[in-house]
Amino acid sequence: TKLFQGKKVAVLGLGLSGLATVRFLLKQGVKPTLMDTRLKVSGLDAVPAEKVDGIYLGELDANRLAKMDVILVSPGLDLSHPAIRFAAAQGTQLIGDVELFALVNQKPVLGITGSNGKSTVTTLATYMLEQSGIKALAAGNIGLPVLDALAETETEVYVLELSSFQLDTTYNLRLVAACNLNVTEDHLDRHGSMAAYAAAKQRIFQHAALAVYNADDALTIPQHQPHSQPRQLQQQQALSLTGSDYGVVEVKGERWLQVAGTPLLPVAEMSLVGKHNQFNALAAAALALAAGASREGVASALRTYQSLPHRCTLVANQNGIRFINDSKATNVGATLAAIAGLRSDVPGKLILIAGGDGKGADFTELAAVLKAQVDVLITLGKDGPAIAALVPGSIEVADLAAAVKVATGLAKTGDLVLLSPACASLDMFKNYEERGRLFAELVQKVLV
Ligand code: UMA
Ligand code: ADP
Repeated sequence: TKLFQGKKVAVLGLGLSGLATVRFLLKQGVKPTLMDTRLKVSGLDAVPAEKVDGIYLGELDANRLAKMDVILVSPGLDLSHPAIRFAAAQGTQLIGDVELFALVNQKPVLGITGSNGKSTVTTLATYMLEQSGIKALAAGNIGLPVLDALAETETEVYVLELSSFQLDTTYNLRLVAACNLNVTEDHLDRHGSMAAYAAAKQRIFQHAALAVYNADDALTIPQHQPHSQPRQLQQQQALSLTGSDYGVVEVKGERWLQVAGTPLLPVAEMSLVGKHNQFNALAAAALALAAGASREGVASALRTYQSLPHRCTLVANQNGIRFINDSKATNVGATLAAIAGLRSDVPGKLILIAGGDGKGADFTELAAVLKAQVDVLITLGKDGPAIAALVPGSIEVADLAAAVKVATGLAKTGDLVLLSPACASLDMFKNYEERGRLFAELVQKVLV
């Protein structure tokens, strides 16, 4: 059976996942129409013009969209764009690259969503499978488009990081196990409300044989949805640091990670630090075991996993002053987790650098923690003033260079300078990686 036979197909959005979709469709013999709202997109030269049915850049033409039977929409595009809504109302089907993956993939898949911890759990579960001798590949929101992953024929298990935007356009993804780690405020500029954002994340459980959720976060508990797996066919696993099945338990005076009802290894032997990472470890273990990992493989992965950059990473330790880069903290929940995880190890002052593009978030949840746990608050960026306004005496600066300068001027032995912005970087940087790299560079410069 040929995919989309006799149908008019468009790829809307020509970024990483859009171009992967184009490559995939061309291989399948489909001749798609290409569109992007931007006037300039890179990577188009690799697309043979005669193999596609036109390339349209710039403002979207609602009538052109409505002529399509199927539009493969990129996650970066807002589905509430008037032209996209118009096409949908005319009967055009809107699906994402993950849905296309789901329609053709035959291999077992694990899925991970949540407001924070997705990349950590995705890479950790992948590593647990590898340490168990299973060829696993991490893909999706983590960076490798799922349709490029599909071309990796060696792979035995796919581990997909799924954003709320990807889930919004996914209908038929069958998962061996799915996990919703947590739902805290993020992306409200696009989802409009917490209810809509939480509902998008719930979609991960739709066709999951095992639903893994956070017992301490009600928004993650699987809800019944139309067209979902009948409940009697779905197993569920609750996770909590205080849980008895999966949790942290005391064994002979030592704290151990409890996995599937049995102690697995002492928390002190884990390479990851912080309570949030103990939770992430439980989630990764539950997923990996469901896909065939061994307990030995899971334990060995937890001992030797190397944490991803820009997530509470130590960039310098000079004169007893530590500088930690947590640029990946792009929402309030992540910054709260970083402060909670690090504060007890700071004998001196905690100097926090925060601010950027808040994506419509309400920062009031930060106020109490900033007042109680942060000694100096330095803010920058578009929503810097909104964060600065939460606590008296905060210092507003123009850019990251000024922030690092002020922070190092104030820091003394025993202090921690933490970049954990609670905001996206897009108002001042290309992405969170650029922001984190610049922070590390500025710190090195100021220290020499
Ligand atoms: N854009 C336009 N016009 C278009 C299409 C895109 O202006 O017609 C803009 C978007 O608003 C966005 C940028 O271009 O600012 C990229 O959008 P895209 O949809 O082309 O994105 P891709 O390059 O395909 O990357 C996507 C994911 N990006 C988004 O969801 C925004 C990547 O997640 C993912 O790694 C990649 O697919 C491979 O699967 C990134 C991300 O920021 C890391 N995700 C968000 C997050 O984690 O918070 C959800
Ligand atoms: P994501 O891919 O969802 O953005 P990451 O694993 O990259 O998640 O972590 C992003 C940030 O969230 C990190 O800065 C980290 O401090 C914080 N974080 C990680 N895991 C959790 C968790 N389980 N709960 C809350 N915050 C977390």
